[in-house]
Amino acid sequence: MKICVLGLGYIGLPTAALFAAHGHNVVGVDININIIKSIEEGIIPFDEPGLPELLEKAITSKNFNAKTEAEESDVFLIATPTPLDREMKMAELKHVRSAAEMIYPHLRKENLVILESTVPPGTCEKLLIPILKKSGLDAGNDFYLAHCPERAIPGSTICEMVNNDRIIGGINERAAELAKSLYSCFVKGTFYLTNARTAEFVKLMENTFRDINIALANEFAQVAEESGVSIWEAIELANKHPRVNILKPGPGVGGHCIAIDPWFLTENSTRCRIVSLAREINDGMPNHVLQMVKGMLDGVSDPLITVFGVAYKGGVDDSRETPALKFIKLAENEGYKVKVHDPHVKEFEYELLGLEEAVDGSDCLIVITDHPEFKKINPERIFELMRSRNVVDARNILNCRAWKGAGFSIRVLGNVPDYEES
Ligand code: SAJ
Repeated sequence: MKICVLGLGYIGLPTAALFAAHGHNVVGVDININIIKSIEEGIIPFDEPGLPELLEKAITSKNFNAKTEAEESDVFLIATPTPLDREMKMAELKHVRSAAEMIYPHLRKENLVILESTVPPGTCEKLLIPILKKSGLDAGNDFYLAHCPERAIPGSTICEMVNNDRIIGGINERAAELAKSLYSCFVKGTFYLTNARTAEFVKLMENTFRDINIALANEFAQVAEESGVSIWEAIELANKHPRVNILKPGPGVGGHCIAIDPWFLTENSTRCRIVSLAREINDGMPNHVLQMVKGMLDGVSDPLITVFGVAYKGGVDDSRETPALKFIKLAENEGYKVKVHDPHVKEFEYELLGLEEAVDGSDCLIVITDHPEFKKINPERIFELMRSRNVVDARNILNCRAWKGAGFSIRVLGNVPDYEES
């Protein structure tokens, strides 16, 4: 089968590589020539375990070619980004639209078009079909369309693409069956077939469910601080209940999906309340962390602080929608000088410094990202470099005893100020 994958980012590239590694003839299309060049040289523009090996296998088998233009194929798969229009709080669908515009001149009878990008409910019917019909072909009779939302978590993308169950939403039964049979070359999970609009809705519900549950954990953390309780101990105990599974509080929710997708639900509704409230709670967490820092630095003149981690979560190099950015901007508005250290992220709006340079002269370290490297930092090694020895751990990953023992004052998000000392 010849498959044209449009959009070679975090989802499109691994999907293209998986199809190619399983014997399909794949043309990967991206409008960014630099991405094409780098892929041709075997360089992947982001970190993802297992992807370099998979791509190499795809390239050496001659089943994968990267290009800037779509061409005639049996299948067209759209995996272009759907960012948030921040002002409107709605999905920006221009990349999906232009992918469809690129496809329709090449569309032939019996072709299958798959949309993987996350979109508001109704997008396949209302936006894609009218563009694809410009080919002169009839949707559902001449060509087929299905929404097959990705469910892979960054950091474990390949494994999850292979093993997770998949929702396949066809514009009719045949469209869903064709998509299922295509994906079954590498997907080991179970397929659940439905219509396109339901699949669009299900994807948004999944990420909104997670966002709301993180918001609940974040609200619990703030109440715990007021109540003189450690949220971490309380969550551990509550989760011993067979039907309770509270997530982890933190400095906010980032990434290209969970911080964005709930708005794709609200844009289509007049009834969303808890969904927007959860967004508001999670977006308020960088400010909560800043208040903790302010509490520690009261009286320090010309404070200099060091942010540990600007990736949106531990172990990845992706800083999209990171809560670190809002934290830094709020801290600057407060008059703090800010230095930034992240062992994974390569490019960021602020200069990224090595560990020692970042802590040199600092008055407070703030752990924003739960990178495993931060757990291994020896507090005694950086003690001498700092001006005042304060730490705010917004992820609860540091060994408080060790940091206290080395002479630091430490506060952990969701704990009462003196809890760490006990
Ligand atoms: N976070 C917390 N507390 C937690 C869990 C996460 O604060 O207990 C934060 C993380 O630090 C991060 C953000 O939430 O800033 C999102 O991270 P994540 O690991 O929850 O999710 P993503 O964005 O990496 O991937 C999600 C996944 N969706 C769900 O788990 C429902 C993934 O399966 C999706 O494929 C992906 O979104 C996507 O592309 O839609």
